[in-house]
Amino acid sequence: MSGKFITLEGGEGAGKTTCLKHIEKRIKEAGIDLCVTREPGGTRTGEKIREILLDRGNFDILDDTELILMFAARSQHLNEVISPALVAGTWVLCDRFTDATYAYQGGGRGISQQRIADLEHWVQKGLKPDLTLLLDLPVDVGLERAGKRSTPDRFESEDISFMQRMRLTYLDIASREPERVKVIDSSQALGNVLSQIDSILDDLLAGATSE
Ligand code: Z5A
Repeated sequence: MSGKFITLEGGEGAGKTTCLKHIEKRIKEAGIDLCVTREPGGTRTGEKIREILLDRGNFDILDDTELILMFAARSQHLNEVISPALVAGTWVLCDRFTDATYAYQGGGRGISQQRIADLEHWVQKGLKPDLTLLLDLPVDVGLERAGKRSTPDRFESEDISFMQRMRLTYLDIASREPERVKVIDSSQALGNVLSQIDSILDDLLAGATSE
């Protein structure tokens, strides 16, 4: 038996935190065992790596160092949390995963997609999410929303062109993998965003309970 692996992605101010709680509630209400986790992080070691990655004081981290740290945290996360849960039949809901690496380190920083794909192959050994919900919205709308929050971290401090490249990379992945990646228009009012998510979850949960 194998659980479903669901990931949530999006740019600045997309509303991931808000939507994640809704998705968690829906899945648990369906009586399904669920593990909610995040990247970078999700393990003791991964959370320490996250602190390094997000700390604005670490302004001198090289792009390749950043990339390798993302996959170091991911390797720990997969082995310690994600894979064991899936094998046990537990569903996993993960706040960001490897699509974020293609979007931020690939699109944003300009690291080649091939270099990321090589690390993905090594660390994930073919494992990919069953479903990815991409919360998409124009960069300026997202920044306006996120601006109402506290001090920005190292990624939130990037300029608008970085954010635009990141968004385009996410949309490019979605256009290449439409079965896995579902694009949600998160520029709409929260109720509409949650309705879009619900219609996708309805199908997924109907399939799961009839299995
Ligand atoms: N990163 C990376 O570079 N490479 C990788 O491989 C991975 C990650 C895995 C940490 O991620 C950073 O790691 C991330 C990329 C990098 N940096 N950035 N940026 P994170 O996921 O922990 O951080 P985050 O992107 O800041 O996520 P977040 O906290 O979930 O923020 P959010 O998506 O902006 O969501 P929010 O807090 O729910 O919403 C923002 C505000 O908008 C808030 O006030 C809401 O009330 C409001 N909101 C939400 N929805 C709506 C709607 N529909 N209408 C109006 N207002 C709304």
